[in-house]
Amino acid sequence: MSYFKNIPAIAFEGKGSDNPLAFKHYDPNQVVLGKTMEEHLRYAVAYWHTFNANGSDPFGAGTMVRGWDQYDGLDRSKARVEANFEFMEKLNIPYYCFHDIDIAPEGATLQETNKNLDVIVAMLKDAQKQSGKKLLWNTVNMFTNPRFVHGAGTTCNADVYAYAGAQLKKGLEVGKELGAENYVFWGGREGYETLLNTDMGFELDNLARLYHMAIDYANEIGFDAQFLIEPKPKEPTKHQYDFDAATTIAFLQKYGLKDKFKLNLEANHATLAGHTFEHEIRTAAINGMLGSLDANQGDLLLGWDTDEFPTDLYSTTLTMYEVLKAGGLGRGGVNFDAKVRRGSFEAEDLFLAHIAGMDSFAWGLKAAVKLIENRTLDGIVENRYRSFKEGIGAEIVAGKATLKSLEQYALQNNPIVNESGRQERIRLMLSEVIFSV
Ligand code: XUL
Ligand code: CO
Repeated sequence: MSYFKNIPAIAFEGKGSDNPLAFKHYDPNQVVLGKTMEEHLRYAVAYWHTFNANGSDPFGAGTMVRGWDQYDGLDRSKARVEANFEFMEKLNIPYYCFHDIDIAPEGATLQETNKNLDVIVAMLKDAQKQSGKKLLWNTVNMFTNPRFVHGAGTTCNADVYAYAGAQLKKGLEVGKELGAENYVFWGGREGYETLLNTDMGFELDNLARLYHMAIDYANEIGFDAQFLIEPKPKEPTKHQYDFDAATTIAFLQKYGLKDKFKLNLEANHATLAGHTFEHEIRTAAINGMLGSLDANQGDLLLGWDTDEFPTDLYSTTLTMYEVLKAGGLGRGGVNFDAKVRRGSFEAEDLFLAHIAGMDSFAWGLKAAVKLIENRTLDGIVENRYRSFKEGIGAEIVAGKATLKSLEQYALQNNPIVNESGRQERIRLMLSEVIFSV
């Protein structure tokens, strides 16, 4: 059964094309900096936004017109599997990502839920084998069901904690069964609203305990996926524990978890934390913690996670610049954790939105390559720090300076001369590069 009958396979037609159902920049086979675009970008479809979201918001019902909605329950889940593989095939996207409850309905009991999962996982495994498509990462949803009202790994209720552990165990088994390259932990309700009723230190200790159990169980069953934590500063709770990259790294370090984890960074989460995406990526990279990306963008006029498809070329360029400078995404990828707007309710919009995201990231990749090949930013940065290459600067870097030697130097060095950072000129140079590729 086809769910996108009127949509052809999306091909690369290049910059001159005016066909909306074609790529203008994403040419999967084009080699840049020694790898194909497909290898650099490792695109993934987010199951939940593409096959589950119905467009409802707090003010109105769903608007999305979706072929699989003619079915219910497990039948609808099966239809979504078919739709997912048709979608990936037509867009030439190699990976997908899901939460457990995206792929199969929750039953009345844990046993029933696991049985439903087994049916769909078998179907996914088959479809992966036939299509060559792969699972970039899976995760478990421990935030939607009302049992998680006070959190999962950070709940005040040990019975809920135990349920979360059982759900996580199954998630790791599912990941192994489907050969997931990564396993993601996004702390949905791992955070708090008020310290008046919260033991923050205890909750964080418990969260770390759950992660250690996950590592042990993954080792036990031979599931070798890269574990990823996805930081987010707020929403749903006021104080999410994994606020941003730096906070998450400090947590992992404190609890002896740093070697097993990397970060899955999301653009809109960075914005909510008051950071740029590139800041978060750089923070991860300089700590050896860059894992994978959730690609989207927020709306700077709104203070919540709008999960829009990424079309801001300055951001995609600087994102890919950071990724290339960090040596690539390794086992990670670019997962479109993005949803079509409520008014973009036709099935065709799912294609147009992914094309927009894929072309914007490919465009950003090409611009980033040019920035690297021309050493545009490298040259600027190197020149800016050149005072550390000789004299007192070189002594500081070599670890030879003391406060006394710095004082001796400063006493005779008068006046101090600073230079302009030239931000405005650099921004214009960046624009010129983006629009030249
Ligand atoms: C929530 C979010 C999640 C994670 C996976 O903001 O980004 O969808 O990516 O749980
Ligand atoms: Co995400």
